[in-house]
Amino acid sequence: MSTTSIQIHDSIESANEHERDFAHWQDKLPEAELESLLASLDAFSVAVPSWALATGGTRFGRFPGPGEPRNVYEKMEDVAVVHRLTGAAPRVSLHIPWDEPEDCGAVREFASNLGLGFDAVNSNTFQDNDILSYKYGSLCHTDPVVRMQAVEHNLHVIGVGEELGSESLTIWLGDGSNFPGQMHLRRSFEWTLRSMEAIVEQLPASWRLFTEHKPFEPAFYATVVQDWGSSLLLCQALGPQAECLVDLGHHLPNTNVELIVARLIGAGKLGGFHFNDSMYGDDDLTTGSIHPYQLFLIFNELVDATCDGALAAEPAYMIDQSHNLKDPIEALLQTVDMLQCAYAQALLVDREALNHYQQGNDALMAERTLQGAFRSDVRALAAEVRRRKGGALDPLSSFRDSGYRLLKTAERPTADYHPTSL
Ligand SMILES: [Mn+2]
Repeated sequence: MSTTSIQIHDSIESANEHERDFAHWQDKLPEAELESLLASLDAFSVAVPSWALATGGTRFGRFPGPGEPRNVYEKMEDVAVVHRLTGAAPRVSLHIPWDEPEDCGAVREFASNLGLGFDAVNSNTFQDNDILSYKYGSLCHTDPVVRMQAVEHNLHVIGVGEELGSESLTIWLGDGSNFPGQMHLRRSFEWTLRSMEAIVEQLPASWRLFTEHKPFEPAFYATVVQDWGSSLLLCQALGPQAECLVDLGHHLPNTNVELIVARLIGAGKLGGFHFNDSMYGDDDLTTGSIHPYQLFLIFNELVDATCDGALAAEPAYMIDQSHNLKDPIEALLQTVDMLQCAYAQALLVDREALNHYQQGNDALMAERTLQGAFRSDVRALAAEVRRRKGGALDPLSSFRDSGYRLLKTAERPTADYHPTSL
């Protein structure tokens, strides 16, 4: 069985159930409104990073599953399955050097034959991949020679991305310190900015650069780009090609992430998202598994800004999860559906009513308007969009029925994978 010929296994029962559920929406919404909502959902797609296809792990251990991909080609095969079943995962995001292709042309052609393209490329200066050590930082390092090496690495990553057809670079830095006094707080930020300026100078004109903040880990006292404020300062100084990337798990507990999204939209600097969910820290759990209301409220800000014309460009959407317990393909299928549903709920918000209640300071009715959309069961809307694209009504059941993992278990007896995530 080739990846692209994976069969859709929706049962007659699930087709009948879908017809009944979708008929509810046909009754509820005027046809033009329903079709417009489905068209918006249809246009939504999300990138899958090359590190999300095999079991992740923690610093305590990793429990690999059977049939995991062993190289970039096998990872792309698995992304193609997610795309085949959902119709909404057409791009791969490569991490350099973990998944650096030996032959970019061959990898690009392989992807193209699977119907896939390439999203942002991700650089890595948080490990020692180079001659000089990044133990004490990379773009922020006290030694200009180390900073230059980190700049050169990013330029190399851009070169790889150009060969693949990528048009953006994401930089997440582990740079920071573990103890007060260890690192000069202002100077380290200034050096980071200067290093990034050197990268932006070489960025192709059509490219975007995303800076990704994170409050702690691996640095446990002070991280150089620790919050959206620092990320925004960098992007504002770096000019129009630089934008902020919001990883949903890169905030301290109880942070109001939708407010950050609104602020970045207001500043014209919202570049994109890394979707995941968390309870305590950068847990990289399945998107919407812990805080589905927060996910909806984030999409609500995006839809609101689109209606206002406040969103200059479509944000870059990517999944960034570590699949420690679930089958990675199954978790990704679950995630795409969750994203489609959160987006559908946000599209259902009665914006005119919400504005009216906000203007009149009617807290209860404003909240009720939002919750009315959030509490709608929109799964049939996401399923209908998938059905029209030739995907699965129920991607998870189709995947389990396909026998794909079993086949790959025979084909891929061993796996050598880097158990980490960004
Ligand atoms: Mn991330």
